[in-house]
Amino acid sequence: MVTQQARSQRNSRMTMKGPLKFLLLVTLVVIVGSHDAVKSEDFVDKYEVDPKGYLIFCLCMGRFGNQAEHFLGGLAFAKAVDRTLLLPPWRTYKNVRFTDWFRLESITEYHRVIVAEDFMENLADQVWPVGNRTGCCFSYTVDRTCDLKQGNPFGPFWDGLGVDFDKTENFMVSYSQPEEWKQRFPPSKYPVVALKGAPAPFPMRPENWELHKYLQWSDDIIQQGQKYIHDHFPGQEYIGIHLRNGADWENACKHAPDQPKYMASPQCIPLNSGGKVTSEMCLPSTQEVLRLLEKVVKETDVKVIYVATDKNPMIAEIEQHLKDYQVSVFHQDPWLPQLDLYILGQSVHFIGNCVSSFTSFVTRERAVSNKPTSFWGYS
Ligand code: GFB
Repeated sequence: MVTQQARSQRNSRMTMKGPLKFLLLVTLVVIVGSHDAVKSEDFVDKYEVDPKGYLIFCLCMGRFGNQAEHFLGGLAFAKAVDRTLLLPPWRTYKNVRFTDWFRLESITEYHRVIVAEDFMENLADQVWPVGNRTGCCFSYTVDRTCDLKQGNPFGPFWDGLGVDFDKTENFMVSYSQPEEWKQRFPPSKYPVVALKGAPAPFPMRPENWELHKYLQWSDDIIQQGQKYIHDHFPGQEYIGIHLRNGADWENACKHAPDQPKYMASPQCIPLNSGGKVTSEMCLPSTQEVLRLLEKVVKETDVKVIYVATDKNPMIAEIEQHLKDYQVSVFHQDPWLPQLDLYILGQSVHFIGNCVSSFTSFVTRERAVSNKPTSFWGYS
């Protein structure tokens, strides 16, 4: 709230004249100048050519949760090979500009980046002219064909950026050898390295989880998510739950039991820990969902539950089972899955699916801000 006193102080500042104004201007120039000097090491202006080169890759595997894990691994790789990362569009049925969902500024705190579409518009002619565009595929078989645009989403991804490749190359240097990789791709010969897929494994390396703190929602997503919260349970604490139970998931979970690692499971079963995925973790029974949810309701005394799901929100079962606790249950089918992610991230306690990378996005976001998360079927 702006107080009367603050308002009059602000007004008096606005009416400064003569020498005082000049002094303020000089001070501002000095501050801006020294700020540039501080950040110049790790910050290349958006439209200035980076002599260390650029990296771009397609987020061509899986849906959003998979893509986010690949993105963070690729971001770490761009830093390791010291190239500016062209922030790839996310893939749905179309290319979605990176900054539609996430803030550019927070990523630049970690590494040099440019939105891929901005690069294509402002720098590509100079740095990566048509006729000189090489695409690269990681492959152990040298004579294997390398076609970056074959199939969906590969073709539409590059078409959306207006890129055709004049030449393709295979390479065999692993992404875990950044120094060797740098020798294979000197910036003088490869000003832009365009990769068929992300230079990172799925699930992502646990050591990169903390990079999630640089992935912050755009103002637009925050506004839409907050509007739902404000319209439905303003100012109230809530428990967020993720129920992944669509047909594709039922199928995928048939292969889950007894695996030491299955899809995003390292988020709750550390690698090489001896732990194994169970079917209750992957596709929890109704009984398990109600058991754990009741436990968390009892422990937190929270009266609002927000359900995100790709199929069955189990509202009737939850309301019936928790009728003595006077809870209200909310669910929407948002036009963007990212709105569910945002709202789950804001909850006071989150229960997710250990095998799902949709959950792992929320898990990481909460871990970097010390918010509690539990998993179905996990004790
Ligand atoms: O995000 P994602 O890679 O997670 O893919 P998994 C699941 C997609 O399903 C999400 C939708 O990106 C959403 O589009 N979805 C899932 C949801 N849960 C919710 C939800 O609670 N709310 C909303 N609004 N949408 C992998 C896939 O999924 O599952 C793989 O990436 C494969 O391609 C595998 O299909 C079986 O890791 O859960």
